[in-house]
Amino acid sequence: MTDPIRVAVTGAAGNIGYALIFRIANGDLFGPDQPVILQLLEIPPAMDALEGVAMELEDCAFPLLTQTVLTDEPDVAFASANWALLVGARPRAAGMERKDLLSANGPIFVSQGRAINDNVADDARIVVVGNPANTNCLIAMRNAPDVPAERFTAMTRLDHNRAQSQLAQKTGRPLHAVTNVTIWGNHSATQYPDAFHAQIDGQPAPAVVGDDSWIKETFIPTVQKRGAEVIAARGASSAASAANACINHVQSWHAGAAEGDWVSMGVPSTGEYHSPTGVIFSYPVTIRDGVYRIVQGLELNDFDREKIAATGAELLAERAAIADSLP
Ligand code: NAX
Repeated sequence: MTDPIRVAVTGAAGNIGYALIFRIANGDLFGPDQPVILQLLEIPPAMDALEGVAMELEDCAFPLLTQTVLTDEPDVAFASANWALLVGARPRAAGMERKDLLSANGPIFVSQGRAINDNVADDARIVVVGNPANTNCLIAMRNAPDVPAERFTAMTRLDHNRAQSQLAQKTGRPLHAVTNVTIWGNHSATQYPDAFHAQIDGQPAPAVVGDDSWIKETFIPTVQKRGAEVIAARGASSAASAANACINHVQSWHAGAAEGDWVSMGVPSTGEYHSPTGVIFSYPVTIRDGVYRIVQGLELNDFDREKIAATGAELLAERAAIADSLP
């Protein structure tokens, strides 16, 4: 049997953690022949709950799960980790504004960034799910100077999947017929879910949809606000779909994206498509041999540019709000 892959998961006793780690243990990330070790990080008050989750993992008798580490110390959680899935974060409390959320999360991602820097395996790849995901990712990346910056990504795959699903439903086509969907920018309500460069059955999506005003006035806000809609209906935020998107993100990065298609990932920005530099910005990416590349050469119109500028401006404002967490 091959050596196990070490997967660190933070916030492992939380809602997304509960929907995520059983799938990892089941082999959903790397396939049915690849053993895994789970290295689960929580904060001290949640360690009892984490013990309970670990009991359930044992009770599943997953053949691929060779070891489970439970800890409240980041240095232990990230030791020799090949993948680090940063799910845990300070949730938004009543009356908290986005800027308060940003500053509450700053210290968490400073200390986790440092622990990643000092402990992970040479090939480590990092996925940030905990909100505000893009800016938390930036903080972790900047505090891990010895890990190549391109190994740090923020998850916008849930938004991507939501967009793909909305287009499939609208046109009555199967999901696999909908390709080349993009989420640009921030995982927040300013994100730009782009159907204009998408395809349905290999044709431009706008032509198949046949209704640009639906794309602009229904599709875009539906995807942007879907998280809030789930909270309103369920009384709790997206958990199974977020865990599934995290699985998809890792699967794509590990095994590659489908030929001719692309996926959305928040990655370190170097200014492509007039996005701001020095933030974590979601782009369309292709992936081969574990390396992602931002799709080049898409033509943007004024509408696209305006949307990309708006979400870029929000990311710059977020970066300014946590400037003291960036060395
Ligand atoms: P929960 O509050 O259920 O779980 C979070 C867990 O993280 C808790 O168990 C908590 O003890 C733990 N935690 C807090 N600080 C920690 C630290 N410093 N180290 C380790 N663990 C820590 O939230 P859940 O519903 O699981 O959501 C987790 C995060 O994902 C939230 O920030 C949430 O906003 C974010 N989301 C991101 C999404 C995305 O698409 N990028 C979508 C879903 C979700 O909203």
